[in-house]
Amino acid sequence: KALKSNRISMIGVPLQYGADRIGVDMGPNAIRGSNVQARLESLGYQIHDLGDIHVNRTIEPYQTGEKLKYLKEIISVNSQLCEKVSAEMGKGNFPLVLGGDHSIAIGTIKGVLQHVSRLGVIWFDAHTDVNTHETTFSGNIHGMSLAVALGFGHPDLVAIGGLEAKLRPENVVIIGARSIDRGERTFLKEQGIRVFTMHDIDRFGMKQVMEEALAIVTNGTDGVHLSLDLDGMDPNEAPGVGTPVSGGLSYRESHFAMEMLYERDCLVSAEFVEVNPMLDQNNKTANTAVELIGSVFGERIL
Ligand code: HAR
Ligand code: MN
Ligand code: MN
Ligand code: MN
Repeated sequence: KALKSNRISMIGVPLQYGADRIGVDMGPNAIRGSNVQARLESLGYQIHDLGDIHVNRTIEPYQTGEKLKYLKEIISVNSQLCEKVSAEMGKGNFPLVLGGDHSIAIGTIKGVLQHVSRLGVIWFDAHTDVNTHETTFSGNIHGMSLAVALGFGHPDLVAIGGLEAKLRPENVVIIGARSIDRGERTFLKEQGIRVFTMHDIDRFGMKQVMEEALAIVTNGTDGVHLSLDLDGMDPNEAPGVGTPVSGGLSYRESHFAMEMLYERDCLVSAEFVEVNPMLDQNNKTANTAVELIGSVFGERIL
């Protein structure tokens, strides 16, 4: 009842090119294997699993020193994703996107923006993903997706879903950050994006952080998108990620944050990304993702 729609459309995006690391392409099936559908059905939702977006497996390797690795394939996948997300929202369905590396946030957010032009975003992540081809050290596009959604970066990425489809920096919050590149620091300051680092969570607690975050993303918006990178969690809880960083969110903090999100009744779409079963221990990270998905859709202890 606390979501705009009782019908959830699940979309898998087995993309790994944005992270340049094998295994994250198996994320969607690992999450499916953790029984996400049954879990959501038991909460009273109708789930339609649309399967996976097509990812071309036979492409040219990138050149040494490339600042936008696998750009062409990433544009193709995100354009398809944008259209699919938009189509589902047009039918009144709630898009639940399963990654895949975090570059897929470009397609998801651009698709949602076709229907909710004033969109708030909660970005759970150890990183801030606001690099561009001009600031990146790695050339990995999963470190650029939030910048693209704000309208910055390679023109062909920014153009996905149309140039008007972009977020406003005052409606974006990042939660859990603890690894920020030099160029990203400058960008975040220039744009005035609110970042709740692990330091802030230690100091103020998740309750206060989420209250402030929710106030920002709902202020003047018509809906909120959740983009949850599993590496925002501590590597002890979510070891199956490509770029783990120590000192992350605990299981309880993230669970509680998801419960607060449900209570606030503002979500129009969500994505769970960067689950890499090849680096995982007994599918722990996919299981954690499904725990968080349960909470975000209204699961309660009692
Ligand atoms: N900031 C680094 C880069 O741009 C690391 C990117 C982080 N990887 C992710 N995204 N999983 O959050 O290369
Ligand atoms: Mn990320
Ligand atoms: Mn990350
Ligand atoms: Mn739970």
